[in-house]
Amino acid sequence: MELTVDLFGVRFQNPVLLASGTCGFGAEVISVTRVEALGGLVTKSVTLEPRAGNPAPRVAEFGAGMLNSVGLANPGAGRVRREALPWIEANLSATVVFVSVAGHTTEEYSQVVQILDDGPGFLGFELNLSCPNDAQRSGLPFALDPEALHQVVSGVRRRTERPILVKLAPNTPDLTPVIRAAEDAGADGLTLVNTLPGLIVGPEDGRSVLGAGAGGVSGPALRAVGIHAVWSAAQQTDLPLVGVGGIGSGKDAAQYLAVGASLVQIGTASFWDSRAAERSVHELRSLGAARGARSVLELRGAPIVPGSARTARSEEPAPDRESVPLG
Ligand code: RRO
Repeated sequence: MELTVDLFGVRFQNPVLLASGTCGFGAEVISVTRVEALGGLVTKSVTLEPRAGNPAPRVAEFGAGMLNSVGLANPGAGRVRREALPWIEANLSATVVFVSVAGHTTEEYSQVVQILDDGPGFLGFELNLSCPNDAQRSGLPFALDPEALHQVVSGVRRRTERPILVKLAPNTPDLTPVIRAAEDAGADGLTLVNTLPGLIVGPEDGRSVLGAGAGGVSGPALRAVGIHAVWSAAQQTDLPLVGVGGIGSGKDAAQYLAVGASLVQIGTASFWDSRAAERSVHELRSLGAARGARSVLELRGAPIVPGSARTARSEEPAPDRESVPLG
């Protein structure tokens, strides 16, 4: 089965990317996973100044996933431009790289993009508007505030012609206003979803297990939330969607594709199995072939979900199936 996906003016050799925050800038993972066999990767989020990050422990496992509060640790835009991007150009030319960008203010996003934009080795930006662990930014994350999101995205849009992905947060009852704002401000695609705010405390002392207190939930616990967010977004926009949250296998990836994702990202699963992304590519190929699909694009389609949403996209009667076929 053909795995290639043409999007944003380039060909992805398959739809599986490594998610931001789980693969550094590529150099950190090439000894444990064959990045060049993947569709691509998204770097750790880059801020204007270097950030040391939050106190340890920064991650904790729990039964259904992982909680993290890394606190945006990164070397800052200047060093990324001077060191990471040339390394990426020299070593990862077989795959597609997006640079994730974060900031406390609207202007910080634009400044980071301005510093990186003429750099080598990467296709576009993923604007991280949804970090749950940014203690210095008071109030809502940009991704939960349509006006703030619009300002950030339109500011960046004025400074780059590269593709812009906007990474959204899962903890909103209605994605419509932020999707409209992202579209209107010139986004080229949406990434759904970042981690979900969470807290784990020791049962004996009631103290947070993470050094920073609360954090973001990822892993299997997030999968149904992410699939729902992609499905919901697919009802409302024609922008390409990148699905992320709890994917650890080809079957998981296929669920995201079935509800409308064009690409997927794998994050936390790589911590448990460093080859999870590569394995998922193989599993996706087998799963598609078993279904008789000639291309992975055939796995992408209008979701079949019981209830009102089933016919939201079309007046045609739904096929006689009860759930998304997952192979
Ligand atoms: O660095 C982090 O703590 C972090 C970020 Br920027 C993010 O976007 N999502 C997350 O779960 N952790």
